[in-house]
Amino acid sequence: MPLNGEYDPSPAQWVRDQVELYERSNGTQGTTLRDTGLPVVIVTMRGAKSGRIRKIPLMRVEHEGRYAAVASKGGYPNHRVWYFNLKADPHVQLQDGSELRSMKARELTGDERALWWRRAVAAYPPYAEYQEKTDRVIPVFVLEPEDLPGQG
Ligand code: F42
Repeated sequence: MPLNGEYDPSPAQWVRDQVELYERSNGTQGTTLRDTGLPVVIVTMRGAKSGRIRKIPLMRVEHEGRYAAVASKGGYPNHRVWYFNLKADPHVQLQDGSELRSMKARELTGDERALWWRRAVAAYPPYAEYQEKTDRVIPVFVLEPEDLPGQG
């Protein structure tokens, strides 16, 4: 289900530039975290207060068609703003390379969170350092294809 509405580019120049390059190149450029070679995906969501469209790059953590969204914020004590957007409206779009998918976000706890946390740290080891830096439990969402059987 495509997300329609007015797009508000991120206030962070490096973020909106990466989103713009990723989309303009149909997922062939701007697909890594700077020159680390580590892949990123673009998640499109709805602003919790504005209702406007927001887009953010996130590290690519994928397993059998599901993805993690880790609200790391470098280990700062408070959540990234986009965390509240996903809590308010879990319906997002995810672009992985040239593929665009409608997904539903679900915040994880317990063993499921631990499993996806391991996968996230394997994909992007600095997540472990970020968690060391803060008492905040870094939120982990799983983004699941909306056409998965049993996805309401
Ligand atoms: N951030 C992560 O948290 N995890 C990652 O793995 C990650 C990887 C990554 C890779 C490449 C890259 O370029 C950036 C990466 N980032 C990662 C940073 C991420 O892409 C975001 O830029 C960063 O997390 C900032 O997100 P943000 O939500 O704080 O700011 C964005 C979304 C933004 O547009 N902010 C606006 C603002 O004015 O601060 C609006 C925020 C917003 O969504 N407002 C809501 C609305 O209604 O429009 C209201 C929300 C509320 O309830 O207050």
